[in-house]
Amino acid sequence: MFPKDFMWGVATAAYQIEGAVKEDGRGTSIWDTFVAEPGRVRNNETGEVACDHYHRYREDVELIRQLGADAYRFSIAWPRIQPAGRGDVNAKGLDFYDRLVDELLAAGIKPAVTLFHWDLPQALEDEGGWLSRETAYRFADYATIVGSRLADRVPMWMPLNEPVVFSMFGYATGHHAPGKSLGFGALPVVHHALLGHGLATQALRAAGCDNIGIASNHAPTWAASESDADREAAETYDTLINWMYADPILRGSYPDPLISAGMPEGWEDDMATISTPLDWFGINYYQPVLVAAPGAAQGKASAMEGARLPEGLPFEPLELTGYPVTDFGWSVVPDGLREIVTTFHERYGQLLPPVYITESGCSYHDTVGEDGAVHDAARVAYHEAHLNSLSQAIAAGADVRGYFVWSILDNFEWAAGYQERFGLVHVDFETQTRTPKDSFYWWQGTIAASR
Ligand code: PNW
Repeated sequence: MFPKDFMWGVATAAYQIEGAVKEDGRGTSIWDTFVAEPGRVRNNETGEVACDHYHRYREDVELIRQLGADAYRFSIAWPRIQPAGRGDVNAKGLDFYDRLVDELLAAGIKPAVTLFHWDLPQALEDEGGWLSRETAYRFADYATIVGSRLADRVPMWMPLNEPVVFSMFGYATGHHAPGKSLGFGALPVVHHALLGHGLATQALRAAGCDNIGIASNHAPTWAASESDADREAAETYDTLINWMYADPILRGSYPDPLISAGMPEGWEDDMATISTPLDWFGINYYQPVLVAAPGAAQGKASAMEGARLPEGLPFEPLELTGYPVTDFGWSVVPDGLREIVTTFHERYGQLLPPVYITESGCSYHDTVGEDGAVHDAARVAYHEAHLNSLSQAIAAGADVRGYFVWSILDNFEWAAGYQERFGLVHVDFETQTRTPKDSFYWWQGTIAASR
């Protein structure tokens, strides 16, 4: 069903797995600050130790090798490279990723590097963070540093992970770091993040890096009914979570004059940089979203980690009914993957480069059984159904080159802490014991059979 050279990968992010937050000169990130504020994260958990991957990376690379994956997508912690977000480079931080990359290559695994998976240096946040245009330029400097060191060994790059999540959750709703609830006041963050993406893409290329894309979260947006009000609300929401991010990159324009109006003055001059051509486009897919006109839900929350949305919005996300849900409460809708890939092809046509699914996965509250195994049949069913769905999109003509499972390891699931387990490998956070789940062995067989 998949081409022989289809890329099978697994993904992680620095703050979610590394731990060692004070080691080897790492600076403070906005997530270190955020988790220290009581009430921000479930049970006030933190990423201080997480999977202790900083010390156990060899063991983790060995697991990925056993899985048979072609590629491993991980992120680099900016505060390890530049503790203050600018200026001096921390050699020990760069050395860690150097060792990790060499370990992966020795195991026959392609490193796929994300430069920013949400852990902004706190020093930059103190100067405005992504609300400040400065941050985009500092991000490009950081890209130059990392690119120059790893260009010779890293075959796949992405400056940003999910600008929609860190801009909206971080600066509009405030339930992720840095915890600002600015509503539509967060629009400049979007522009500066996209500008940073374009500048970093250019910086990476100048440093000799090739094969650059983005990992962008996208969701099919469904209207709650055929009524004009619901359809209009869904269209607005679709614009805000999908096209406000993808259009500037792929078409060089914002999707709506109302959005352009909220952007910093002079935004027009940045569109050429933002739309710097990419070699591929990565879609992270989790679930569709159902949207109604305001008031329809009477305070019912969306499925988005209990996001507290500001008052007076022109739409209301509803809980999707009629589908199974994971233990995280997220709906399982495999066909949404086919739908979002197809929608991208129809919307962008020739402007869309080859696509990768840079994340797909589900959280269940897995435990290790008396037999020493983790029987996560629901996760196996999840991935099997999503692969079937993706293969339909490919059969219909979509150019999709790879699929990355979120995640290889159970890890620190941001505001939801350690309860939510997305891994193919169970992690006991007391002992750091890794136990491959049934889904790990299922993937092992599936990858081997695809060769
Ligand atoms: C992604 N939503 O975040 C991130 O890239 C990962 O770091 C994270 O662990 C994973 O998905 C699971 O959450 C998302 O509300 C957070 O739609 C929230 C949403 C989607 C993705």
